[in-house]
Amino acid sequence: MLRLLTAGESHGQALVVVLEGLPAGLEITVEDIQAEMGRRRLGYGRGPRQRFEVDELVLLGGVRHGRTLGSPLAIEIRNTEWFRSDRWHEEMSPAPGETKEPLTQVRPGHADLAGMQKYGFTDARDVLERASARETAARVAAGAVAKRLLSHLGVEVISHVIQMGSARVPAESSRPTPGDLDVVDESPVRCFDPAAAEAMIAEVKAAAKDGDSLGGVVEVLAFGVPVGLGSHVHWDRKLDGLIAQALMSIQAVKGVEIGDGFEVAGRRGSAAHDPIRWTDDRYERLSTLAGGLEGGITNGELLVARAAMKPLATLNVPTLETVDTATKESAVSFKERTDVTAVPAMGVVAETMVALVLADEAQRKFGGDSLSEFVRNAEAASAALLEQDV
Ligand code: EPS
Repeated sequence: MLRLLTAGESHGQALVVVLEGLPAGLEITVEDIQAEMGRRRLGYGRGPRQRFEVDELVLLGGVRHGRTLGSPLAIEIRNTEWFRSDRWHEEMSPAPGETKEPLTQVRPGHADLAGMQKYGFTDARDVLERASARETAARVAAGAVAKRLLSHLGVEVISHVIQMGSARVPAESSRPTPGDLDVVDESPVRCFDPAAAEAMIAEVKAAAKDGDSLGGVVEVLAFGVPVGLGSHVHWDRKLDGLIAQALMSIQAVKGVEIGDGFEVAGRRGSAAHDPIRWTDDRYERLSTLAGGLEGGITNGELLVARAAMKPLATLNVPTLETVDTATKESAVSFKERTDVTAVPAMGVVAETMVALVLADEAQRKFGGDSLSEFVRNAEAASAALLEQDV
């Protein structure tokens, strides 16, 4: 229904986003998209590039007078670094006859070696330029549009960091609501619990001092999700499966959890499920262990998904043993400029991926060529829910 394509290399001229399947009439401004992209750049532990790279946006197509036309939306995000100096021109497209020194001391944990073997490259840069998390800037631009569409259904998607290194938000700590998003974004580690945030900052400082990197876990929360997105009828229509795929596709994510998935696995069944109660005119779950999804279908409760990011494979002081692919001799990996951690930024990307999946499924369920038709259909579905015999 909603198809997203991204193109572009980390140090190339630009990233390009194409989003196909949006209804006509959705209001879109460069400022809105830019604001969302600005949130992704936040976060303690980011490297120097975040300070000088500006996400310069151009709406290339699909919008007229600030509203979508129903045609593919195309956005260009200029890599301002490309225009700032000649370094990346030379690195990415050397003059005819000119060769660049290849990167051959591959980084363990990065796509370098597997990508070189797969595509037959002798220079890791041919892999890393696309494997880089710079590409998530393109996803966030598309996610801003998906969020805008969802806002017309009253759906809001936020995130917060719940673990960085070994510092973790206590289980009993309260979750942020959409009204708290500014507070989360103002935290240098995008953590809602002030004490845990302090501990996280201390961990980032310590890792930075050692030239090391840190991973962590973010929690995505979607409020106001209607009942009935996704389906139990077939494996590839289960919404939890689609969310897991979308989150797992984020660079450096190695684990995904829906609700309290891993913790619940160790409980007895009698303590592992959300009790159901009828309250006035709706069914209510008394807890959020299932993360708002049962049988791959949204149940109208808070949707909760978590993504675990491994520590970045690029270290400022490289210590991991590897092999130089040119000589086959033992080496330490090459060093690119890098972040100590990108977990706070990953939270914004994770929101984006969940929003894209929800927007896609909402369009599948409610349909509509124009925004007003989409909203009318969604309202009719929610009214019909109240009339059911269920
Ligand atoms: C990245 C390494 C860093 C990050 C980059 C992702 O880039 P550089 O090596 O050029 O400093 O800044 O992320 C972004 C540019 C971004 O916008 O998120 C990597 O290795 O994936």
